[in-house]
Amino acid sequence: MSQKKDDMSTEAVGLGRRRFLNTAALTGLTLGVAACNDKPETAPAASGTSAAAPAAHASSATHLKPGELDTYYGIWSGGHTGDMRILGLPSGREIHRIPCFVPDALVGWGLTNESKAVMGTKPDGSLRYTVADTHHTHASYKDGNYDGRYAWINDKINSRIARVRLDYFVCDKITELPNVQGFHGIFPDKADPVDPAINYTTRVFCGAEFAIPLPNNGGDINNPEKYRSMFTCVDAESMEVRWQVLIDGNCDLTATSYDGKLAATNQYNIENGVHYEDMMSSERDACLFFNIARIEEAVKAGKFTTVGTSKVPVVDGTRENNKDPKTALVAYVSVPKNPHGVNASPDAKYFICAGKLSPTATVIELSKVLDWFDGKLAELDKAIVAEVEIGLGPLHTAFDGRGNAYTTLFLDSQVVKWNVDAAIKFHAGDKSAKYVVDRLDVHYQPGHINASQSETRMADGKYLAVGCKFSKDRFLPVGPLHPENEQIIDISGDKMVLLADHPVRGEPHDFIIFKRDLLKPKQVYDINDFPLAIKDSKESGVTRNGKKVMVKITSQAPAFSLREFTVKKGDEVTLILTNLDKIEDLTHGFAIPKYNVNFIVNPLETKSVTFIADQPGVFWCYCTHFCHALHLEMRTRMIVEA
Ligand code: K7E
Ligand code: CUA
Ligand code: CA
Repeated sequence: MSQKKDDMSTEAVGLGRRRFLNTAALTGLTLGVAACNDKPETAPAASGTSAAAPAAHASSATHLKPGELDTYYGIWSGGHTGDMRILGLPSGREIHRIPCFVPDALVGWGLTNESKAVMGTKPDGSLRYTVADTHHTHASYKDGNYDGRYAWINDKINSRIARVRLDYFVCDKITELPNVQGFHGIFPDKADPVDPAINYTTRVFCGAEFAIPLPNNGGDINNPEKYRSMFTCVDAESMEVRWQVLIDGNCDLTATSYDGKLAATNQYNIENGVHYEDMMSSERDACLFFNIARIEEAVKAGKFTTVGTSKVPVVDGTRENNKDPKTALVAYVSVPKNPHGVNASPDAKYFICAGKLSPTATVIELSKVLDWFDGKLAELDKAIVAEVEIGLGPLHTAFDGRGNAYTTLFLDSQVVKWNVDAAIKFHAGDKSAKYVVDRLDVHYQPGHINASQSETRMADGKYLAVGCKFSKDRFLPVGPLHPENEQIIDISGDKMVLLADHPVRGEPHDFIIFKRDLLKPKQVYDINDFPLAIKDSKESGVTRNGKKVMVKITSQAPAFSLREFTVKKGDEVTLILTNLDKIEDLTHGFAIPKYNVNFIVNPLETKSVTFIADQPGVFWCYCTHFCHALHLEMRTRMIVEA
């Protein structure tokens, strides 16, 4: 009964407002902001929603008793902070932050020589970049599930991809993509398209949102019709860029199939527009499917060009040169106006594009896209098996492994739960098929959404997390900058139940949630991982080579191996510190006053810093990380002779 009401209200409201979006598309964008000042609870689309009040049993699910551990890990993008957040779920507690693209004062990221080598430096040794904008994070796969090896995260500003080792939870490589701007979507592959023995991640795909002149070195500035975007493949192990595909329009989010044959990106700028009005002029945009095996054959056969100074092979994926399905590298499936996320269903059958400016979700059947590439499907758009109205401003979709999809509705401030099979039946003409199952108000204007194990074959339909872009009245006021609101929802039953709010510093965007036993973290380093490791405290001391001075120190609670060390004014000092404590949780810090140095060393970790000893005097280097009853006494004296 309430089902019927749901569908009717969707249709009525959806159609009414769709007309509004079409006639006043520009206003459509401002509607989001306007809606923030509304009370979404009273918006018409809210009728028939689940109760927002948490059920009594439910709130206890997120409230763990002291000492109790979470059952899921969450890997979250940090946003402007350029780091990766590690959460425990269902509690939503933040356990760790892994600096990647932006300096971090706790671990000394961006200060130590080792982290600078990962981040990238200018010829003068200073950091190449100190800002970032991370959106998307995804982890490596094996057999369609996470294997706990790596996670990747993007920096949209400087088109960089970072890899995090999930044994130590540290960033170990960063690659800057050539020939692109606005690198946005990121997704690892799940298998090799050709070799079935490779049933794990070996590639990471990256979608670039902004079209630019190619090469971008001052030419074609005034010829926007010549601006182009690329889809990039990065090698998961070496982190080198393998190849790029030149496309028409732009890339946005990215998805990969479970068989490794297809990768996709949604495209909102089919118009190749420069101004946003232009980007919204077409009624339909696209979802691009990349035939990975064919692209790699083309690269192998030398059918590529290069752009500017980059040596990366670039193959031609433009519409004009991909008309023949039998040779096409790229297929352009049409989807309604300015779509946003593209997500792969856990049954491996479908990719779902959310409509954003259209109140719809488009379900594309992967076997049919492959049929088109094989010349067995005359019309590519016949791969669309459903295109149904779900609500206003659909952005991202998660799955419960029971055939249901959960899509965020930015403008409606809701999550809509809908059944994929029922949507396909409805689209095929069975108007009695009730595909909308439930709606839940969220607070407010949700962007990303993900469920436990959602993007794996093991989607378990327990918890859903939603990243809400506006928190408005949900937390104590703290001045003009509001936190965002991350909400956790129980999806184990028929009705969604809101469990918890968590404030978060902006702006995380994307995240994944997976069972805790998929990770096997190591809590003490292997000393042999560090080429500069000082394995015995007796190796400590100062060695000089002209003006270059090397200081070797070890730490073992509650003392540094050197009580003091002396250098001369003007020396270039490289200080190497190995923490010889091998007990879990025994971290030391090392700060040098007036020299802007502070970093930590975890058990059996080695780090180094290089600086010019330009200020004479006595400088008490001290341990900044509480390690022992004599922590405050844990010091060494740096003497800089004039
Ligand atoms: Cu929807 Cu950058 Cu993933 Cu944000 S994008 S929400
Ligand atoms: Cu060592 Cu505090
Ligand atoms: Ca468009």
